[in-house]
Amino acid sequence: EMCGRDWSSDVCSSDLLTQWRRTLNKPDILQIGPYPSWDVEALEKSFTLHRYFEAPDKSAFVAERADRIRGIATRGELGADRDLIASLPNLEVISVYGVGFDAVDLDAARLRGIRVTNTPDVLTKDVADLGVAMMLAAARGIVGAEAWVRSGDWAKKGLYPLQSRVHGKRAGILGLGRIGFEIAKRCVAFDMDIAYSDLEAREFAKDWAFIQDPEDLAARSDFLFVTLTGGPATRHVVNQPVLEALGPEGMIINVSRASNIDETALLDALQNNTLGFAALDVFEGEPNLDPRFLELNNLLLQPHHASGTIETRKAMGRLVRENLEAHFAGRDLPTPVL
Ligand code: 8YV
Repeated sequence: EMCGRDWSSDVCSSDLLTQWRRTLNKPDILQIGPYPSWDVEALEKSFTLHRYFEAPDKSAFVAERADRIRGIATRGELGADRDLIASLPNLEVISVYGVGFDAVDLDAARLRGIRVTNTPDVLTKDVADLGVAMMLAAARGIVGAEAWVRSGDWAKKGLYPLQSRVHGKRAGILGLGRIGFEIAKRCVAFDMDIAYSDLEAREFAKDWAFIQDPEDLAARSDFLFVTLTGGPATRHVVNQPVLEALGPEGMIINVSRASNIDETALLDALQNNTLGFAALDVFEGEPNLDPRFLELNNLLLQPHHASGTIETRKAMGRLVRENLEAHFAGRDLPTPVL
């Protein structure tokens, strides 16, 4: 006897049945992209995971379980778009494995009172490290120099071509948020001269030059780091004039979102050598890159892994779970966006 009656009879209200199932079962979560095995194992202790990314027919996969799904666990670059959110009538929460939530349709979530969380702070220093590592690797030709050794060119052709110095040069930080700040700190340690652009001058950045206009910042930079949040407000802030201002001796480093740079203008500038060099961790349509990227040499390409250390990814995975668990337990969310 459930619901005070024969529970299987259709007299039992479907509302009560739903509630009963929710209490006993692990909440159903749609998993948008892969996670390391340790995260999958930990998530499965509290949730029923539905592996969206493995489904050959995504809409059929969603349709078959749409009513049951109460949460989405996604990745920064994958997010959750308007159509996906619309297809899940009982969606309550979207937990993003990543600090960037630009790929989540926040308006759609807000309208339905769907909570959104991300994983800030835990990844900041790794992303800054990779940005600075890319600058050093590119300026000193580390990738090409390694190939020089392995190919035997060193013995055959002699000394490796001379490269560019980093210390004493000018670093521009476009977006002095958490990641931009950590990059600036690191550049200070490399004896670089720092300037930054942001919505306003920052109290904590008094020692650094505030140059609000991205074009002016680029004009006074040898290395321009793009550390803006992604989204409509920052789309193509780095446009053709900014790239031109950075110039044939300049290098752009992007560890944020591809959408912050006009990618066609970037490829054109690299091809025409009106821009010296680009070190990129993010791409439009990644992991499928514009084929022009593979034809140019004045580029260092990385597979969107600035936060990709075991330590940081474990901390990110933990936050994804803690946010989901807090939501379903009715507690405050550790790192809410919405
Ligand atoms: C991750 C990211 O690579 O934090 C972000 O916004 O893009 C990266 O940390 C990504 O979210 C992991 O899938």
